[in-house]
Amino acid sequence: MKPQNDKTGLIVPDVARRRLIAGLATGFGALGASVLLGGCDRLVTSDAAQRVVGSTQKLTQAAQRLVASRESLAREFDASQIAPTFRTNGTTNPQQAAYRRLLADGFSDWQLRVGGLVERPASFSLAALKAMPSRTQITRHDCVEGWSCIGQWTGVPLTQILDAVRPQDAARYVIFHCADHVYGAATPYYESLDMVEAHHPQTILAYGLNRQTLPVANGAPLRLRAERQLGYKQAKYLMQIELVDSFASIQGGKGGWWEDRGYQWWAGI
Ligand SMILES: Nc1nc2c(c(=O)[nH]1)N[C@H]1C(S)=C(S)[C@@H](COP(=O)(O)O)O[C@H]1N2
Ligand SMILES: [Mo]
Repeated sequence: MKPQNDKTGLIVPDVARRRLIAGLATGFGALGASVLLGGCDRLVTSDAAQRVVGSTQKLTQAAQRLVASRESLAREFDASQIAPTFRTNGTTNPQQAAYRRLLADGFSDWQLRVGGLVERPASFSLAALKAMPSRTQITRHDCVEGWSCIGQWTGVPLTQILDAVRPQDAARYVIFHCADHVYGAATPYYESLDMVEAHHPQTILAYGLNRQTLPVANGAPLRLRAERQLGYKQAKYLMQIELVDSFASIQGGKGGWWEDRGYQWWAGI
């Protein structure tokens, strides 16, 4: 994928951007419809994908929060609908030296650091996370580049981590800092959720995919699954979680790597 400088001087993968625009164009006229033949599919003509580069973010978020309760669940699927191979996208094999070292040791030295606006900052080893109560869910991942894929994810509900570190009243967003610099960018991938999505029962930190250890290509050792949100929200290669009251001081200030390059922050499906 050939990166290209955009107006802001940021590196944007040209192919990804063209695919997004093509995906959006083919989606019109089929609002909310999706072709689902099982497993991974070309598609996704969801209205969410069409909204990503639109200007209706605030309205959409408010409307979705009105009709869908804080707890309403994303659809879960049957085991027979799981794709044989879960598709990969973005970074699939981080080259950063720190990540290579952790991978070489089977992530035995890896720790998830959790801090920012919390009463009790803490670090969690992979073993500690795996010892906590887990949730397994079979869901469909929708990427705005025009594909979807059904997979079974196992991990720790983010709520449990937040309960352990005790967010301060001022905390409004949870930032997910990743190990990889996608498409050779100068800064690592990152994403964010608000507190409602962070506490949602289907928001988990996943270490398992289809009953196996999460593969490197899909974000080992730990990735976010926030099932009411589009693919770019599902941060892989998690290193650190930070609670903040605003995005202003984080990278481009828009709450995510793709958001800093024009995607909408609200990515509710
Ligand atoms: N750290 C990191 N997380 C990421 C990305 C990435 O490049 N780096 N790409 C995002 C996008 S656009 C998608 S569609 C999904 C792809 O996840 P997959 O490789 O498991 O399919 O990861 C998301 N999370
Ligand atoms: Mo994506």
